[in-house]
Amino acid sequence: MKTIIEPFRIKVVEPIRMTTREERAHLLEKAGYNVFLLHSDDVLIDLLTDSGTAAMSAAQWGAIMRGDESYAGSPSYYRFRDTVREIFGFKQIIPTHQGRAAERILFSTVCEPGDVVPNNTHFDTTRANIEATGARAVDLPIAEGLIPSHVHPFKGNMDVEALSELIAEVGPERVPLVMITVTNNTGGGQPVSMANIRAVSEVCRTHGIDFYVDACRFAENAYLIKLREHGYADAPLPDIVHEMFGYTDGCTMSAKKDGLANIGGFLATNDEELARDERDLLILTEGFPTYGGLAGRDLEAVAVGLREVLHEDYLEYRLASVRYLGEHISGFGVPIVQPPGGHAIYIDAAAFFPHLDPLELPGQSLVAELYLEGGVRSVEIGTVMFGTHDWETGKETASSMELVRLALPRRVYTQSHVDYLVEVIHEVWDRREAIGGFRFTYQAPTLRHFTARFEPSYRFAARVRGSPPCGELPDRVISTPPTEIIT
Ligand code: PLI
Repeated sequence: MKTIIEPFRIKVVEPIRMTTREERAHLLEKAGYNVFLLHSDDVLIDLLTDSGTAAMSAAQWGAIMRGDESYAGSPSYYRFRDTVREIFGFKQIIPTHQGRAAERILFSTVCEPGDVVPNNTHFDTTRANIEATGARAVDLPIAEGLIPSHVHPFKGNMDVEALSELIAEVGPERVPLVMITVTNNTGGGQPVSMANIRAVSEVCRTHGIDFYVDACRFAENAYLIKLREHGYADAPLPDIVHEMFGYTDGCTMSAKKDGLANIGGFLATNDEELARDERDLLILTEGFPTYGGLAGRDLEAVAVGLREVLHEDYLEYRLASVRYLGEHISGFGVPIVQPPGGHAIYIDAAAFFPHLDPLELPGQSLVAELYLEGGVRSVEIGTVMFGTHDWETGKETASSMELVRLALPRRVYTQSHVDYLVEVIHEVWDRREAIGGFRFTYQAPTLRHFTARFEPSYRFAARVRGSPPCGELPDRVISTPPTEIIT
């Protein structure tokens, strides 16, 4: 078999500003060791997210020029609506500026305080939007999904038995909807099988509960069904997508992922009455129903992107690049969430640094080291993001997993960028035993990972700055907000 090549040529380029290790050590310290607070032109390879970071095609840029900016009734909306209808099969299409706006409108329309919304694993904005209504967000991943090294083709699946038990426990009237996230981002970018979608839909039908999809990475999930699930190898991608969504009642979508766009999203349903209420809310906070917080040109870019993302050459290359990175680093021993999923490689930082306690923030250490070593920006999905701080006692509680996500922006980096990445990770892996942990010096009461500041333990500090060991780590959180870096 020949090399799977990038199925595009490059017409426009953006320079990457090279930095030295000394510069990066200084920049990292200045950012309080939080890579969210770095300026992006100080980053060589930016794997913070695959959201809104795709390179758009010539066809998308061309469509942008066709964007009609009328306040009401723009033809750009109708092209967008017809594309979404055709691909997903829903009738009512409500554009939003991004995924979380669709979530807010959906959950604030259907949730009451005390309700319960199950998901395979909620993304943080999904959880926050549910909790903002007074409802409870419950994660029901299959057990295999929680063991990073365990190989299973569909680790994103929902535990169907646990779903039935939860519905029996709280009563179907307390469950306004069940949601499934494809692919399961928080659970390692892992796909959900068609069989699982079908089984969850049967449980929902039995109890008269609506079933929604968080559809951000629907195309990657559909292609993984084609590759891994019996009976789908020869099925055309649009048919797989139709079948997936045919079992459901609606979806939320961030077009910043598999819409191949830099902004955009939508909420979709077949329920006309529900859509009317949702549009009323849309007008209040997003905009008129034919633009919903987007410019006409954004609607055009999404409409083209949603078609391009289903090209099999693109998806073959996309999944091959993620697999290439995963196989190379696991080849020299780096523990990753297996098997490689759709949009990212997730390193198991707890297994990478077995000498660090979860409260020494091993994921944060790896994120800092990757930046220091090679200017690579990644994101911690562990105790920094999902651990908790008790403001009465000062006690920190760790997350169940300590992952570091390397999310590959779509159509942005080439194989030599990935080879460089492999070399950077190799360097860090080779000296992993000498790397120490971190502690918080500042954290906000909610979504602390975005603005937190950290202090390195002596092993990290000694290497970066030549400072002497500081010994045992006290539990130290300075709660006064530091001077803002983003102004
Ligand atoms: O960033 P938004 O508001 O367009 O989309 C929110 C969102 C919802 N669901 C899922 C599964 C996501 O992954 C998601 C956003 N993800 C981001 C920003 C990420 O870095 O993964």
